[in-house]
Amino acid sequence: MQFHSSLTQFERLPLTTDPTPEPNPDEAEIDKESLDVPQIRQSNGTLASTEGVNSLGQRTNSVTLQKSEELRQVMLAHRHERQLVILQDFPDPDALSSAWAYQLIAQQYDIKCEIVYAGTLSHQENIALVKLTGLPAIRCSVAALKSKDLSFYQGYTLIDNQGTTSGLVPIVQQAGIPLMAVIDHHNLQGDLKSEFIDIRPTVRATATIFTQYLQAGLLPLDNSINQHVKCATALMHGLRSDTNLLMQAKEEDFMAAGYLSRFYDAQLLSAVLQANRSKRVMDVIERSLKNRIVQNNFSIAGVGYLRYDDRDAIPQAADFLVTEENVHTAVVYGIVHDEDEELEVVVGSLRTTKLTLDPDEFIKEAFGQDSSGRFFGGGRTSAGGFEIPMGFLSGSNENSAYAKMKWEVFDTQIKQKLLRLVNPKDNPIQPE
Ligand SMILES: [Mn+2]
Repeated sequence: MQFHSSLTQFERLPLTTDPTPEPNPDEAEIDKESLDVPQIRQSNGTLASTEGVNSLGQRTNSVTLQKSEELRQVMLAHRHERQLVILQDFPDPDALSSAWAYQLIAQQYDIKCEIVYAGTLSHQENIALVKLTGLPAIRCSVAALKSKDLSFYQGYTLIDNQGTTSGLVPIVQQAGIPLMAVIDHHNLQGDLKSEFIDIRPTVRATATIFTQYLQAGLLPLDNSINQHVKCATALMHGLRSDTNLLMQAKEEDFMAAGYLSRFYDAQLLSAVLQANRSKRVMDVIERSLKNRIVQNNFSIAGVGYLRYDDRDAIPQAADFLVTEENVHTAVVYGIVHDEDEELEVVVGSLRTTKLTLDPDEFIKEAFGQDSSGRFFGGGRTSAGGFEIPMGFLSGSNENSAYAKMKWEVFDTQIKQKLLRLVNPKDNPIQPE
């Protein structure tokens, strides 16, 4: 097994494109401060020099170098172990591709990672991504994980989430498996005890963070290795889909995309993107269009009951509703029925193009917390989601009058909670 020294590669792969920065008095101030931060020891024992790069690049660079080295050390300490890499229940391309990159990095240390998620890959592009690239993520339901011998695993890692969107996390916690790493770009969701943490809410995609790790030498990509090309393609897809096709990308996301462009397979990516929507997804989008109400540039639509496998139709409907003229924010929600677990949950998605609207704050403010203090949802730049378990009210939908009444109650309550924020001065309950 060969171990790559990440630090010897740093100089060869500068993370900034501008080798001759113009001196700027404001930046010089920041430079002095940040120069004190990156004390990175190279494999030969000397400190890596971070001088000679401009300040924006440098701050990114120094965080990346520091975190890459930390992660390398943690992996070295856990050689030959087995790990679960847990994704959100309904993983997106950013999560899937980042987890794959993590698995490939870990492989070099003989760490065997199983990438698992509890829900489904309901978005047609995610199914295509996994099938076409051979991405090694496995569905593992809550029940299936419970029945596994968990003493087999020495650690678990969270990627593109912090455990709040996965039904698997409470099980591994109960089993006492230690959290080895959290790598994410969502806002901090609470106290986390992990050996390695890299949470950067200012970065638009976890795929960007992983591309930076690769670029810093944690795994040197090689065009002649098919798996590397496919992983780079997956990362490109993840990065693009979390940045609204790069429209919300920032400098470091573009730099990451630039780096991936040397390795990815454009034809493969376009094959992934050509996956078609199923009829049932189209039907949900149609319902969202029919049911939407638009107030104060918010478009709000309840779509009623959905099958578990069609759950991803909700964010897709929100993506579509937010494209309407004069709409800056769309919220779409419905009741998702999980037949296996006999459970129902209200699932909602928010999409916004309004720069001053923080989806994380908005969703937490609108729906608050459950009895154990856990928020019903959260978000990142331009997108968010929520899940409200229906508990005792789940099921009995064969009684159509009950099903209809139940939907109306939830629909009304969700609208009330949202409209309180949309029209802060109005009384949300308006008797007819
Ligand atoms: Mn993401």
